[in-house]
Formats: sequence, structure tokens, C-alpha cells
Amino acid sequence: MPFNIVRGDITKMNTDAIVNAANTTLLGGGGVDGAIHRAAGPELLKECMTLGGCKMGQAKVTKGYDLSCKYIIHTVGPIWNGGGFGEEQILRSCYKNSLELAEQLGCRSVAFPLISAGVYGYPIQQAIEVALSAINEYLGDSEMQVTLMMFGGRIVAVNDTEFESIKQYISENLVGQFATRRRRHAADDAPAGQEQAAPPPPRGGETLVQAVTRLTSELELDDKELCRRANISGSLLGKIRSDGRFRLTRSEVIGLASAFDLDCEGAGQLLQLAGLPPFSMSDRADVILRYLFENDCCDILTINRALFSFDAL
Ligand code: AR6
Repeated sequence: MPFNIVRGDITKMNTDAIVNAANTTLLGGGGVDGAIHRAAGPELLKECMTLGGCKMGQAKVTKGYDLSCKYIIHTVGPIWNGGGFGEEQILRSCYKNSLELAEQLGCRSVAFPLISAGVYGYPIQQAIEVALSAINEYLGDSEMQVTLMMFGGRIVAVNDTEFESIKQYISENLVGQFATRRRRHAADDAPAGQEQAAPPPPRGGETLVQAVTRLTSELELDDKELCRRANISGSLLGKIRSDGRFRLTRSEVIGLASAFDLDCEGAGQLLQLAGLPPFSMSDRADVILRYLFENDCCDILTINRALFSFDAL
């Protein structure tokens, strides 16, 4: 079940279901709840009135009415009260119960707002942590595409220390566009400069499929765990295995490199095996990825959060 983080308004999403951060009455309110009711139209409130409310941590479904989604899943997050009142547990149940409901409804895609992170006062960084880990826990069990929406202001998905370290690494390593273009011209006749160091050749002329098979067995990963760690679906894994010519995207290869806990060089080799260009020092996303792989913080959640935080997704 792949997931991604996106900046934007959930009412504009074309996913099969969107999740509403509602209150126990389910009769509407402010924030994302208000926005969803406005965009869905008055019929939504009529259906909500028949549902008899919803307990904290639980989820209920209505139709999508004037929205492009088929379903609205209403869940009620905890009100932040310092963290010692089971808030995290309740927030986790919101994600879990909403995902289970979406699955039962046959949804292929679902979008979440950052539940409880507005009026209910859950600290944003912690709300992001819980959202990502609750969604990730569900990964591997499902083929649904899950999107976490960040709305308004400039929400950064990594903590301050991580943000500062990555920022500094970017400023020291990102090759500017102008310099890069000049270097690319010079490189027409000469070997590429430091920003394009060629990775060493893959082990023993392995193909991508062979490398994936070997690494999977070396790490003793089962398929479910591999998909969860790589943020890929089971059907994609099947295609990789059965079709030697299947072309993977860059983010899928990065996901696999992350699942196999490769270092920067190993990740570069995997990109090469997939027929993709190596990490470039003139591409912001690649510079961030290099930082993460070099610093051993390349789990898929950190990768997504870091790329999102620097608008490099
Ligand atoms: N799209 C995506 N995210 C949004 C949108 C939108 N259109 N609008 C707001 N957000 P909140 P809560 C974000 O307050 O904290 C209501 O009155 C927002 O920036 O909507 O769970 C209910 O009736 C924040 O990050 O929900 C309840 O009484 C996140 O959605 C109460 O608020 C959640 O903020 C629920 O509070």
C-alpha cells in the first residue's frame, strides 16, 4: 500500500474516499469538517443526522455528494490534553479504523487530513509522527493508495534538528542551476564532474531482479515487510519479479534501496541496475536523498517527510 504526503485541500482530492476530522456529533463544525460540509452540500448533513454520532477513535461513512470522492469517512480525533490521556492511542485508532473501513468499502485510494492537528490542538510534529506510523503499520496488508494532506501555512514534516542538518547539507552540496549547465556543457567533451560520480559496477553483473531477490533473502524479508519498507504494492513487487524488463520509477527504486537499508553507494548501484541516472548534486531531491542514505536515516517515512519538507517530492 504505497502512501505519499501532499500539500493541499482535501476537498479537491479525487480519491475514492476522503477522511473527515469530525466531532462526536458528526453534525459539522469548523476546520476541515466545515470545508467538507460546504463542498459536499447540504445532503451530507442530512445523512450525518441519521448516523447517531461517532465515538472518539471510531469511524463512520457517508456518501461523497458534491465532492469528487465516492465516500467520506468521518472519524473523531482526540482533543489534546497534554498527552497523558491516551491521546496517541485514540489518534492511532482513527487512522486504523478509517483505513479498515476504506478497505471494506473497496476503496483503492484514500486521503487523510492531519487529524486533531487543528482545533483539537494536537502538536503538529507529533500528529505527523502518529499519522505516518499508523499508516505505515497498515502498509503491506493492502493495495490502497494513501495520501496524507498538509494544509495551510508551511508545515514541515521533519523535526527542527533534522531540518537544520538537511538545510545545511543542501547549502553546502547543491550545485546551482547555472553552474550545472556550464558544467554539463564542459562535460560534453570531458568526464562528468564530481556531481555525477559513477557508482561502482553492480555485483557480478547482477540484474535488478537478481539483486532484489538476493537482498530480500539476505535480510530475510517476507513480501509484506518488503512492500511496507519499500512503500510499494504487492502487485508491483509481483511485476518486478515476473517481468525482467519492467521499468521502475525513481521513487520505487529509492523505496527498494530504503527497504534493503543500502548506503549511498548501494542505492546508486540499484538506480544503475534499474537503468536510471545516478544521484545528481544539481537536483535538490537527489541531494536530500544522498544526505539521508549517507547518514543512515533512509527509512521510507523519513525519506518522504524530508522530501516533503523541502518541497522536493
Ligand atoms: N484540507 C486539508 N486539511 C485541512 C483543510 C482542508 N480543506 N482544512 C483544515 N485542514 P481541524 P481537528 C487541516 O481543526 O483538529 C472541527 O470543528 C488543518 O490545518 O479541521 O481534528 C470538527 O467539527 C489541520 O492540520 O480538525 C471538530 O470539532 C487538520 O486539517 C474539530 O474541528 C485538522 O484540523 C476537530 O479538530
